[in-house]
Amino acid sequence: IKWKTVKEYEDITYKKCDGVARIAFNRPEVRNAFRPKTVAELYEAFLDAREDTSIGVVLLSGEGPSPKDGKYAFCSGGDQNARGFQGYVDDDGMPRLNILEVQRLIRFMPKVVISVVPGWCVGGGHSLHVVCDMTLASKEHAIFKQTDADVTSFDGGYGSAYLAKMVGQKKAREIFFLGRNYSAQDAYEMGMVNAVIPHDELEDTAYQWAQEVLAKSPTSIKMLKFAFNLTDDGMVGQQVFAGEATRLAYMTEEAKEGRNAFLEKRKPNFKDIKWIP
Ligand code: 1HA
Repeated sequence: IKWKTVKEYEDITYKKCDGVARIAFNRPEVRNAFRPKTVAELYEAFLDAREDTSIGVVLLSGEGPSPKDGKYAFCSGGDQNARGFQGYVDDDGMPRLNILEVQRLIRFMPKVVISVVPGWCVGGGHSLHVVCDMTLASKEHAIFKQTDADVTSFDGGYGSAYLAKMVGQKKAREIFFLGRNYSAQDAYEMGMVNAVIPHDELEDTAYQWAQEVLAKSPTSIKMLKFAFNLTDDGMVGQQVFAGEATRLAYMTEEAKEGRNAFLEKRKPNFKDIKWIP
């Protein structure tokens, strides 16, 4: 894979190759915990990937291993050193919970986001994998764990309630109430991981999955993603799906007539348009 770096960041890496964007946490010495700077960079990269019309799939991963002890991580959630009284505090002193904005970007972007989990996937990092469209995990090193109830920083949105839709209520409650470690195989059996991949093949496999998605019709993939989201996202889910329906309607003859009639200050003539059942 001939990755090209899009932009140099401090806390993440951001590359592209042949329709695929790869964004990865790059703080392996703290198990890829995110501080506000990390999240701001993440948001910018995701926004770029969303706007780039050549990109159809985004891989989200974590660089590693840690230079300290050789362990791998996807992400260990919010950096507890940056956590202040009201949120995670940046140099500007503002307390933020802006990882939720990244969650929404992943959820609502009209492209497929795959989390590629090489190691620890914990707390707010676990929630990110939950919100991604698919998850691939390292057979040897991936460990899934929810520490939210240990550190009094709970994700009551997608991280928990949506997880329950994925693995069932009993399992989701076990994950959050006990905070145990789960292997890639455990996570696969629960239905929150799509495939367990030998560590050395993880990146190549993720790229291969991305290429398979890219061979599909972009409009179909987009409409399907929004359809899968719809029932769980309430009125916003309907808004996102309906927006794309409006876009498709824009592409019809009657839409042209409606717009032209307005611009030409006349009544629209829809008489020739068929009422197809
Ligand atoms: O839930 C939310 C949110 C909800 C709503 C809205 C916004 C939210 C934003 C964030 C979050 C959260 O993410 S809450 C959950 C925060 N994360 C955690 O509680 C996980 C903390 N870390 C661990 O439990 C463990 O480190 C680990 C299971 C990931 C790995 O264990 P391991 O392999 O034994 O390594 P460990 O020695 O613990 O960690 C290696 C180094 O990384 C340590 O530093 P060192 O002693 O070498 O100086 C450790 O302190 C550091 N580290 C790991 N995770 C974090 C961290 N430093 C800061 N923050 C971390 N999250």
